[in-house]
Amino acid sequence: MVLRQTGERIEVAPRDFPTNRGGLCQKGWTAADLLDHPDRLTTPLLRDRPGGELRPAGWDEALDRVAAGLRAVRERHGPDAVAVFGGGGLTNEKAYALGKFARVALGTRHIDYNGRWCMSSAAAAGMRAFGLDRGLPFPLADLGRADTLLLVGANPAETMPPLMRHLADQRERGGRLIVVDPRLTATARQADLHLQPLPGTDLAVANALLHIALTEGWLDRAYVADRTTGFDEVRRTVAGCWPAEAERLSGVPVADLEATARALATVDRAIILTARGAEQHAKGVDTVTAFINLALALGLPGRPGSGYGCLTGQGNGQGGREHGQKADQLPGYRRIDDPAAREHVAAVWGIDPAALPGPGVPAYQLLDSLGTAHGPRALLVFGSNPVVSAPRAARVESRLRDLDLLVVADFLRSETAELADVVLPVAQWAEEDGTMTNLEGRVLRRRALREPPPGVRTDLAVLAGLAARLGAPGAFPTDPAAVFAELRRASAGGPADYAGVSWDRIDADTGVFWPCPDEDGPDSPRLFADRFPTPDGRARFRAVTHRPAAEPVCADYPLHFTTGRVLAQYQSGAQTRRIAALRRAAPGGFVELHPDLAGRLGVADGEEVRVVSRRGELRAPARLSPAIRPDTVFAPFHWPGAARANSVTNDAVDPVSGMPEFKICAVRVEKA
Ligand SMILES: Nc1nc2c(c(=O)[nH]1)N[C@H]1C(S)=C(S)[C@@H](COP(=O)(O)OP(=O)(O)OC[C@H]3O[C@@H](n4cnc5c(=O)[nH]c(N)nc54)[C@H](O)[C@@H]3O)O[C@H]1N2
Ligand SMILES: Nc1nc2c(c(=O)[nH]1)N[C@H]1C(S)=C(S)[C@@H](COP(=O)(O)OP(=O)(O)OC[C@H]3O[C@@H](n4cnc5c(=O)[nH]c(N)nc54)[C@H](O)[C@@H]3O)O[C@H]1N2
Ligand SMILES: [Mo]
Repeated sequence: MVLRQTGERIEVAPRDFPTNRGGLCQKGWTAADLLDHPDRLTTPLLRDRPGGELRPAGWDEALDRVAAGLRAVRERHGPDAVAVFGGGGLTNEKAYALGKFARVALGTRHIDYNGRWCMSSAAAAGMRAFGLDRGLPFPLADLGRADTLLLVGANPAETMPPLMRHLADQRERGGRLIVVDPRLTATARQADLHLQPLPGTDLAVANALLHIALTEGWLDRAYVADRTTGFDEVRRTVAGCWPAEAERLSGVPVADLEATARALATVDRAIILTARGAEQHAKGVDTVTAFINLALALGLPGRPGSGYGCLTGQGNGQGGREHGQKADQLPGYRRIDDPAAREHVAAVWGIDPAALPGPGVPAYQLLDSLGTAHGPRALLVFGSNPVVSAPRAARVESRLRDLDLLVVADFLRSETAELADVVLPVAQWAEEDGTMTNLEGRVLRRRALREPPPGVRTDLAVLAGLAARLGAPGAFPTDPAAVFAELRRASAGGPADYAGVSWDRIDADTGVFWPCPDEDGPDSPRLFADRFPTPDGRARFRAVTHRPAAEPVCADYPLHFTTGRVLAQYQSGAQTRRIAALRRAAPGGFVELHPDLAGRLGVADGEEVRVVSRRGELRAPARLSPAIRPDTVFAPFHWPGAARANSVTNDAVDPVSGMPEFKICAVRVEKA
């Protein structure tokens, strides 16, 4: 998008660009409303004693207080007693600086971020199969060229409206769209075929699709022989995955499974995409793996207009997972337990590799340990609002209250900032330069239009101020261009190699696709054409089997609960709940349930209901809709307080990715 300053007002307008093709969603149009919003924080806030009120303070006092608090915790309990929580909305520069700050200035292994809630299952499955995790290994415009497009657990009509133009293109060219979602969403309404499974059964569906493809003889034998390993075990496993069994588990009729398998396997170009509906499960990695197995067996990855991809969520969801705010990661998507990676990055940072901490733990494990005997006692939060967005949020909230020191950098008093001992007011997107990497792996510029208001500092300046007070080794520049130059060097030679990406090059072209090791060499819009970035150049099949949700339904909790998003609100809602136009469009939480279920419960449309799980409950008006399965209820997670969906959700996590099971748990519904 582009920004215009008209007198006092800043206006947002769409820009014609290959990704969004001149489209912008309502949240983009209204984003400038927050820049001069009355709720905007323009002075640091301090709490003098537990239970006291936050009061305004100067920057020196606030940063001195944070530094002293961090030092005290570190001296008493060691460096791992301090933790950092980041966000996928931060620019590449900020994500990089945050990871460096944690490892170098704090010396802690404990850093993780909200991308763990978001991309981690698809990322882990992609790494395992392809040796690389880039959401889409091809430009988004490829969607328009697919003969068949399978969307699993994605509702882009509400979550990525500009993407719908590519889907419209696809269908104008005669392509078929198939959507897998327990709800008949705005996206599913546009589909040629809608599969409506029980939540948590996508893995069974995927294995049945592969079973059908093999039975029908649709395997791409040459591709499997030349470009992959591990197929035999997958073949043996899916031989037992009968479509009738998948129908029994998921409720998707065998005939629809057959039609889907045929539509994918008997065309020239097919694309399979997953999003949070399939991924936010305690078996999310294996579910994505099952869809990757299907794509590999059909020979899709690496062929133009074909392949597997994952729809990345946040503004910098892709770049945010490459530069070291993940517990096990160093910049350039390097692993922190790889000696060569440690040596390279330590040299860029000017420290001894032995001084770099080892891997930390995934987000939920981290938050759940805060303030306990074995967990960190101080936490710095940059770009997330876990009081609303974390699974089993009441428990996370009480862990945050148990900390000796909670510091939140934000431009608003989010629900998490309300609990903080120190709140640091930071700049917004229109007030600082930087880069973001979109879902295609395309590195883009984000340009400053104006100075931050008086009293506000950038995240980079906050980190620099703290690093100086802590006497940290190495440099913490506040100029994003200097940070990006360092990031390029730190990423050089890594999987996400930005060495050849310069701001000038981004400006001269429509962004630059990583990996791009050389300033004069090509970038990489399409990956996997001839080889996969694995040691032997082949993609890896891996046999996976369906398993039930972590929490099965029972007599006391007989219904399936799932969560997600609505068009006019964003994430924890900290930003969008403050915008009048969006509040009008989506004023509050609700519980979507089928009229038959509502009839059995004696609940009328608009009547307040309670959704109760073993962990807690939410209260919100019922919204009756025949679009949802009668055995499942849905609530969006954008609201705090009584309507908070995450009071109910399950904190079971995927053993590989650490992804929580946001998309299914067992509940009962009652009139309030
Ligand atoms: N308006 C809006 N747009 C957003 C965001 C926002 O908060 N608001 N957030 C951004 C971010 S960070 C992200 S990650 C993306 C997320 O984008 P999406 O993944 O599209 O969003 P969700 O609504 O979380 O989930 C998609 C669908 O999964 C379905 N679902 C639930 N359980 C299951 C299941 O077990 N299997 C299957 N197949 N489907 C299931 C839900 O019914 C829902 O329609 O959106 C981005 N865009
Ligand atoms: N039940 C359920 N829960 C979910 C999900 C779900 O589908 N169901 N989805 C999960 C997913 S995919 C995601 S991504 C998370 C997102 O949930 P959160 O991590 O809570 O994300 P946001 O609401 O975007 O919070 C960002 C906060 O940081 C602030 N902020 C924005 N930009 C900056 C910046 O540049 N610097 C600083 N310092 N602060 C900034 C904002 O004002 C806001 O308070 O929620 C997860 N939670
Ligand atoms: Mo996300």
